[in-house]
Amino acid sequence: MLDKAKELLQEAEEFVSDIADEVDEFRIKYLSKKGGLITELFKDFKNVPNEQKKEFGQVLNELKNKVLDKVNFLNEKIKSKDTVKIGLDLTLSGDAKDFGSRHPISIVRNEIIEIFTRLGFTISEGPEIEDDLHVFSALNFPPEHPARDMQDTFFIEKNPDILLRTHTSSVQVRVMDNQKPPIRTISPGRVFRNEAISARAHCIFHQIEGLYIDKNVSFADLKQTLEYFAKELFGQNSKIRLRPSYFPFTEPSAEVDVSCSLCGGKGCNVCKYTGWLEILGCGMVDPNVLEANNIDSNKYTGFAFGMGIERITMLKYGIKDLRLFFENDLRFLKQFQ
Ligand code: 2U9
Repeated sequence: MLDKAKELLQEAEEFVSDIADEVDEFRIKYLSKKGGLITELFKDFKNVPNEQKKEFGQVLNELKNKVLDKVNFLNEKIKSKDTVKIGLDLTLSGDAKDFGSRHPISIVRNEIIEIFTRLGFTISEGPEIEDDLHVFSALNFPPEHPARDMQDTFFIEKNPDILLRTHTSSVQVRVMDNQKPPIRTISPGRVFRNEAISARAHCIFHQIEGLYIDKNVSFADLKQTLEYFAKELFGQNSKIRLRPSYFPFTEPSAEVDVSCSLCGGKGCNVCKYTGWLEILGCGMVDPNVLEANNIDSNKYTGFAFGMGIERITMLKYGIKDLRLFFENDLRFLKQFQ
């Protein structure tokens, strides 16, 4: 009897399995109240010779504890293996968090701001919801100018007109309301135009406009400033050229091209084989604008310029579709780390 008990103890010690059903069979084989090996051995206790009773009792207790421990141990192991299978291993170290990245429009806006702050320009900001005076009248837009049309501008109210600003020049009108020359400021911000959305246009976009008003500000100062800007942003080998243009708020006015940094001016599909990319508009502030803003146009002159940040970003990175800036697709945004 004692030998049988020792034999079972040995067997229980050696038992291993990672299958739940087998472990359960093992438990039932040993511990079942009906016909379990240990239960049966306990029943035989009375037949054991007196001098072996003590040792037999000890071996039986040891066997019972061994089987209970083994069943618990193997069940725990099987449970933790199942947890790994369903992807919940709490002992694994955590996943590293992905850092976000700046939006390409913010990257280029900050770069442009840095260039002009190095030249002594301050940064001005103002409201997106504006009135007619700050967006049109103070900037020499005649009453019948098409930009005042509902087809071009989002009006919130009519008479008096409350509208979404179509350019950030309105911010600079507010600077002139509050500050006497010298004024040297840039105004970055979101603007709104009633345009159909396409690969090249959007009804919301970002601008940076610049204004420099002082005594003796000349067209040569404007050219020099813009050449410095273009070389800083597109590379020191860049060249600029100016073409005559027209804006209500500047006279004379010009459009500025930079030599194509993607092909070095040789011609490619981005610059449409011209070697030049249009980057901004500029001009000398029209004396009417100075006077409308209480600045003596006999004493002061000024230059101004304006650019679309989406356009500059597309040229700088060779992006073909402007809508990508507004979709927040991480596959696009993650490329600008
Ligand atoms: C004041 C007086 C004049 C700002 C200027 C431009 C020329 C210009 C466009 C570029 C692309 C707008 O985003 S765009 O569509 N802008 O060409 N902007 S001069 O002139 C000013 C600004 C403020 C008081």
